[in-house]
Amino acid sequence: MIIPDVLINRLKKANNVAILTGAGVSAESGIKTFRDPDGLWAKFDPRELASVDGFMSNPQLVWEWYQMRVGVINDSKPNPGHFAIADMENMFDVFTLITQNVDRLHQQAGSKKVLELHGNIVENHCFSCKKPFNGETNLPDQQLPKCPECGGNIRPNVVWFGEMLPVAALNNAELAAEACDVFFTIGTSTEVYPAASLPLMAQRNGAFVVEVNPNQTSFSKKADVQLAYPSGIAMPEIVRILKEQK
Ligand code: BJW
Ligand code: ZN
Repeated sequence: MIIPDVLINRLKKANNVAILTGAGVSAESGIKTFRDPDGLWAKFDPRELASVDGFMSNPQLVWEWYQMRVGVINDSKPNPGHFAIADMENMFDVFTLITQNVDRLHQQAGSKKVLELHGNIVENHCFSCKKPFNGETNLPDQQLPKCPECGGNIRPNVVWFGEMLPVAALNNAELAAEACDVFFTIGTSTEVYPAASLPLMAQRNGAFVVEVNPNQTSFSKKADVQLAYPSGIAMPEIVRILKEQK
């Protein structure tokens, strides 16, 4: 695999680096992406499973789907891509990791500061009164837990279509995109907004934008460099070269 010199030179000069990750970063950990041919949306309808309307019309189905995914995530481990990204946190004066992933694998790999744009699948709250829920979630027959305060249905702390993203995480992600010297978009189809705006925002503000994705996306042609490799191969190689040369 060849990492272009232009990228390494930019990184050697960079004080401020930002990374946006998506489901593809966790693919090598055995977690399915959403929009790949064998991805989650190939079998399931996102409007039924990842929207407020979907949860309201069939909360038990949505809960079971998320419990299935929690099981897969609990059985998975960070891969070399996650570890390389965690290493990068200590290599620049300013470093921002922005993720759309809900699996917490970046944190497991050692990333200390992670902006979670779409929440996480580990925590839950009440759909009705919004209070955090820390009770038992693993009930017989995957029963949907009920809120001890108001009896409402419990849901995962993820962001569904039509819902606002966490304000602080989104604001900080936008600030990082505007201020960085190099911006990576890794393992995301750049189909879902507002996350998909971040690479363009970075580029408009003068950042050198790198896409790491074995497949073409709507952003690929706009990227300053496109590395058509899995993140678990490309990111460790970039870190290796930087450590050798810095
Ligand atoms: C590899 C690899 C390897 C494989 N290495 N790579 C502006 C314009 C148009 C629409 C909108 C807009 N603003 C808002 C919208 C509406 C909507 C939206 O974007 N719709 C589009 C689909 C058109 N956005 C929203 O509703 C957002 N809310 C919002 O904007 O609030 C304000 C508002 C409210 C009301 C009205 C208007 C505005 C919320 C979005 C929430 C997204 N939620 C989900 C589910 C989270 C919970 C869960 O996990 O179940 O988030 S959807 C799903 O998609 C998930 C992901 O985080 C997200 C992005 O997916 P990602 O990560 O890119 O995965 P894939 O599968 O798409 O791509 C994987 C990539 O990896 C592929 O390219 C592979 O090639 C690659 N890959 N192996 C590297 N080894
Ligand atoms: Zn409640």
